[in-house]
Amino acid sequence: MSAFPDISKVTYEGPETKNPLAFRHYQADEIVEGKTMKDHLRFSVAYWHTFRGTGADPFGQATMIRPWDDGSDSLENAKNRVRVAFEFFEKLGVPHFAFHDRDVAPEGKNLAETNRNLDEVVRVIQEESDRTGIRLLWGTACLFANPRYVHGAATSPNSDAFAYAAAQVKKCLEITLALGGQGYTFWGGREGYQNLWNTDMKRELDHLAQFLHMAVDYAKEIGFAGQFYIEPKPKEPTKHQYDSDAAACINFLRQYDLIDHLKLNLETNHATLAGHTMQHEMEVAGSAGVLGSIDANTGDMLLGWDTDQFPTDIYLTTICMYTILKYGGFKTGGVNFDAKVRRESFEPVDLFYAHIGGMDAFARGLKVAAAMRADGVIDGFVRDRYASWDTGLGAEIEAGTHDFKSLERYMLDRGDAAGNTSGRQEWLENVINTYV
Ligand code: XUL
Ligand code: CO
Repeated sequence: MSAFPDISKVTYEGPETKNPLAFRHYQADEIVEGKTMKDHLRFSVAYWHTFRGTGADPFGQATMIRPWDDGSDSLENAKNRVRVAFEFFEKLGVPHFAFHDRDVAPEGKNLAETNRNLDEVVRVIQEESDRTGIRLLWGTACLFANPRYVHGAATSPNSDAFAYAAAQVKKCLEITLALGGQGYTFWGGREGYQNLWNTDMKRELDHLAQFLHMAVDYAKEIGFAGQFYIEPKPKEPTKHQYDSDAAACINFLRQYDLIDHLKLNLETNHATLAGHTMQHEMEVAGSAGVLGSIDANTGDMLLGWDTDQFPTDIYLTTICMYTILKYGGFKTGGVNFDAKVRRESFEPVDLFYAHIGGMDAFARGLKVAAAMRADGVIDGFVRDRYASWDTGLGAEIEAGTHDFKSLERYMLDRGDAAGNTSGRQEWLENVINTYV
């Protein structure tokens, strides 16, 4: 029985269509820079928002109308939800999805029962994944919702919470492997602090690193060759999350000898909460060689929290795809819609509108980015701006043949530095607008 009987497979109808349930820009097999859009964008639906989001907020109850969901924590409900999710993924035409272990299956009365529940639901996911060819982009464990994680998981002062989290990630790696998942994400959850007076920061960070090393070791042991990601976020739920932004994550990974094992999964709303742009975070990761995947969404600049809205701003999606292309495109990563429909958008059809809008915005962003790159205006400008480093003194400095003394001699000889040229910010912004 169909959960979306009135909705057929969403197809590309072109920019002029008036059909709200069609793509205007996303054409899966259209070639851009020698690759299909499908392979460039690698779209993924976030199970937690789209199939577990209820619309509840601190002021009110659930609002979402989900006729297929009986609201219970039963295994039957969980398994049925998986079938509905795959009908949604299929109709939307996404190649991937992502989930937390606890999104898909209910917790039991102890860890053994919880693991059995998970296995039972994963069997249905496996069936549906094989039937449709829709694959897990990355798996992750929910190490933040249960009260046992009130003080964090890997950074908890309670070593039993650490042990439980280890067991949970072990299991989650196993199911991610079984489902052919291409990655595994660590988002900090409650790894951070509310108050430094009760916190041994050094010890917590050491534990977090130990935990991640255990995950890397276990992945090797079971033959999980997927990419590990760490997802920066500065605050919420804690006052300070240890993975606060791309630079903090990279520093942590280097300090604890993890940099070869994890890349970053960057999220727009987390970047803006950190006081950065998504472009900044992507450049920080890209230039360090750890740009892995993105959680596509957007925040509301007038609100100070993680609103996780669907991205529709072409300027933003252009920046995302320009930077992804600049750093060689997604390998194991993709565009995962870590976004939720508003509480007021409670009908099932809103889930379609939201994802169609996000996919179209990213498809357009990809095309705009490719056109900008084909013309090479921006690249060319940046290249020229650094031309003084290509020959003569600049090239010598880069080659390491100078020191303070030789540079002083050079400058004493010349008397003053050569003049600067304009940064042309306004002109560049105008040029970008000719493409968007
Ligand atoms: C929370 C967030 C998570 C991660 C997965 O802000 O983004 O949903 O993406 O745990
Ligand atoms: Co996220």
